[in-house]
Amino acid sequence: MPEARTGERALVMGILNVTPDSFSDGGSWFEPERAIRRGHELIAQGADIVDVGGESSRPGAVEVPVDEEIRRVLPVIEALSPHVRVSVDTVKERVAEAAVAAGATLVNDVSASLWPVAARHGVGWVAMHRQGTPTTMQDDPRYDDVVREVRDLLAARAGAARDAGVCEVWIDPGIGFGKTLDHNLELLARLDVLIATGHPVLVGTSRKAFLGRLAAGPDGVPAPPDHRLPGSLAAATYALQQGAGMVRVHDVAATVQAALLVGRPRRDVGTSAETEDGW
Ligand code: HH2
Repeated sequence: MPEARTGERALVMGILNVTPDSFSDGGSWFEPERAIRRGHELIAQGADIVDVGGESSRPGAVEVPVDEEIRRVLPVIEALSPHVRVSVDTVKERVAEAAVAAGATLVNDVSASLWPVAARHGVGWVAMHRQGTPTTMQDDPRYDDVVREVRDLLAARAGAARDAGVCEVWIDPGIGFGKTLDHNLELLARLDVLIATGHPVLVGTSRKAFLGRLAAGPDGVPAPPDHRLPGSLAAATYALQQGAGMVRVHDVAATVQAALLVGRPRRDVGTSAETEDGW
């Protein structure tokens, strides 16, 4: 299994939704052959990890039966895992087990509850914070102190995973998962609080609705997902600048360029003797 590249820059996780209904790319890669081809594109663009998901977690998404989710992700994971590190984006234990058997080495868990699977199989685990479930999470999310509450939950789950023997534990604030625009912005602005836990931090802002709202036109209509690249890049860059170790994105090539600039150790910037031969 290829190892994710580290050292030169922060990691870029490329999103591969094998679903008919994901909020941004739903239906684009639903057939296995197209998904596998897309996975190879993400690898060519520089993805360190390809995150394969068979169930949308967007607000209002309908739950997918376990067997159907396995049917969606398995052939894609089997085909891609010899070429790149693969994570599985799931909240279901059986799907995570099947994905790991097929070659996935990271369980990306938006429910922050599957660490026992990661412990059993010696793979990594991402604990993401969410309030509620996709059906209801955007109805009226409330917190007394969103940053503290997200930090406390993630630190507790990450600690439990470590105690259970999981060696690689990422934490993720869960941008858009039971959060208002202000909650999202506060979490991004105070990423230092999550970084200070000592666990590596993953951030997923790519093409999300809050970016569409920030980029609304004069009529107040939010920018659609395929017009959110500038905000997505800015948000990823902002997260990396604050010390996030990985960003989860749809637009891999552009984000890799940002990560090469921001994620580079400062001593490497501006010390090169190479001259540029033009603009
Ligand atoms: N966001 C989505 C899905 N999985 N995993 C992590 N760790 N962090 C995130 O922010 C995150 C995630 C939602 O985005 P997407 O997969 O593009 O959409 P959908 O859930 O509609 O498939």
